[in-house]
Amino acid sequence: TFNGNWKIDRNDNYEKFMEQMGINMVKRKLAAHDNLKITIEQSGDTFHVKESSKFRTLEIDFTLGVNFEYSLADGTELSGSWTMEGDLLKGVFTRKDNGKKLTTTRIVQGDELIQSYNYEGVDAKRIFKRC
Ligand code: MYR
Repeated sequence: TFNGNWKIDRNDNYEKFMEQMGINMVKRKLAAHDNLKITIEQSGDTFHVKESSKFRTLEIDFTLGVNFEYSLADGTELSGSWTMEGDLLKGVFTRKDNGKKLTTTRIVQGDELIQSYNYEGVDAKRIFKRC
């Protein structure tokens, strides 16, 4: 289950990923240490996610398979949806500014939540622990 409170433990290739996203160096350095925490509350097909970091706090509601809008901390707007395949949450989002695709997955493995990202050929991971 995804339910619970998660805090970022470590990143894998996240700076390269952000660079591919076009995020400048200063913002990349800050974002690499954003102290991201997420709280996930799933009930059936609907999710409530609280996100908090050095940059902002926000709450997101979505339903599996239903499109919604999401803005990154730098203002980049995405639109897309999550679906569930077995134990894997799969997100497909499109950047509104350039039409390019950002795909992401979430899976719980042991005591960790692993979120993977792909954008234009660059993969990254952010790994969370329960808190
Ligand atoms: C949520 O479930 O937490 C809300 C929807 C998340 C949408 C996809 C997130 C992609 C985040 C990419 C971060 C990239 C920073 C350059």
